[in-house]
Amino acid sequence: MEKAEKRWLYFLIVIFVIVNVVTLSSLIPWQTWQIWQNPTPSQVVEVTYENYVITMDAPVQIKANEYIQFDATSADVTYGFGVFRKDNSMVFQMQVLPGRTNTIIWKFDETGMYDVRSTEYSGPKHSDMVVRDALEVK
Ligand SMILES: [Cu+2]
Repeated sequence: MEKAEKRWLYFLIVIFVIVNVVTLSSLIPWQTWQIWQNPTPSQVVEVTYENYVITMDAPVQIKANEYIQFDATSADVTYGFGVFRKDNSMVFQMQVLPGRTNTIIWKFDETGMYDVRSTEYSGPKHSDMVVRDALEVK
């Protein structure tokens, strides 16, 4: 590697580190919480998947602006846990891997009803994997 190439490489590494440190720090106003802050959830919602059926206590009552933990488990194949607004736009999603508890913490800032869908193609019955009005955020 030539000297000019090395200098360019180090420059890019420094830029990479600076951009990551700044955007992950609380210097950015919209970073009100970060992944390593480990917030304590006020509620844990259990979601189970088996044989192309999503089971949960719908509609789950949720308070807006509180940390809610979703624990999703699958008894057979890989599914997706996706939360959708009534206009079908997605709020968030995670994969649901079998044999482990898949956890995500979310804070809803909009009240209303939300649907839950499988967001991972899991087989022929995948498109039926919808729980309408699964979450009610107040
Ligand atoms: Cu699916």
